[in-house]
Amino acid sequence: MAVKYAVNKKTLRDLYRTMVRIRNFEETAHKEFLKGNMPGFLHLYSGEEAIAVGVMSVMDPDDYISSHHRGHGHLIAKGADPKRMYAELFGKADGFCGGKGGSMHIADSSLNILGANGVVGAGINIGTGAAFACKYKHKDRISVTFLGDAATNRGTFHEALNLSAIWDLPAIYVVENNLYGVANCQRDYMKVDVATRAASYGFPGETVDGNDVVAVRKAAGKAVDRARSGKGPTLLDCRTWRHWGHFIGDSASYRDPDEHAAWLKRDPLIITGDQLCSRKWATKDDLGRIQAEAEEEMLEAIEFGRKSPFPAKEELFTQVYTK
Ligand SMILES: Cc1ncc(C[n+]2csc(CCOP(=O)(O)OP(=O)(O)O)c2C)c(N)n1
Ligand SMILES: [Mg+2]
Repeated sequence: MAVKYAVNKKTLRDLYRTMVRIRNFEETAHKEFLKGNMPGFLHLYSGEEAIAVGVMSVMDPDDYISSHHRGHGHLIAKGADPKRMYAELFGKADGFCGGKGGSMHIADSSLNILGANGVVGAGINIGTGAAFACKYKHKDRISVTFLGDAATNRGTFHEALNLSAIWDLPAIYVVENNLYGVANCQRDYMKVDVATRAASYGFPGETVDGNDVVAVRKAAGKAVDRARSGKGPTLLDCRTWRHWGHFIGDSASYRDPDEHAAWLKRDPLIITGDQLCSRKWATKDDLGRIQAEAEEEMLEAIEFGRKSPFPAKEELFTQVYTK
């Protein structure tokens, strides 16, 4: 296992590049949102990139994911087109939902992305349903559900994980544990560590450094092997930190500034950049080039989204549920 999911120069550079692309997608959207050009809410994934990228790096293209309200990183890591994502954020016709879904409802069935979800905890059932389908129909596939730490308090979490356990489903539950649910600190809504919850259903739960893509990849690799070999689900409790408030517009004044500063030093891009440089797999110039390429890609992509037309008025009541 250790060798199978070990990183080499190419893998780690690829992982870094995808993380940088996600960060650039988010920060470009952030600037545009502040200009008042994007409707709805934006929940940025900045700071949590190592989780989506590390997990997706050990999945097969046919595997399923279900996502949540902070889901842009999952989409990019699974290969979704940033042009169509931006178009969706602008509410435009070329978006994944024809402009009718917005940030929290992007899905791409061609990539087996079962959708982001504005209802906290709703994606857990969808991901578990897909895992059930994998067990009985698409036998070589698995299903990965991304969810927030506060979502582990929903009834859907308990029901889905219990079924997943008794049926030994090929499911992985990836908790993006950023220690907050909106303005509430985790110690005020939970008395146990997220990982320990898995024991009550009867499958393994592991706490992972969610800002270290190599650590996430290793833990996810173990979970993927377990799921594919019919042994059942795994819960990964990936510790991380969102760089911004809950959504754009939330100043996050409820967080301790020292804690915030300490987490920023553990930015996943800094950690992976250091890993690349210390192994001499990249120079600072290489990292700068990767950053510049991602910036250029996202500026082009957002221009595409901006120029895309709004959906026609006649489409107001068509394709409301699917494009
Ligand atoms: C069923 C439901 N209850 C409440 C909300 C409002 N809400 C949106 S995000 C959120 C907190 C989610 O926290 P967490 O699951 O930890 O994810 P994070 O935002 O930290 O990534 C809440 C309560 C909602 N969207 N759906
Ligand atoms: Mg949270």
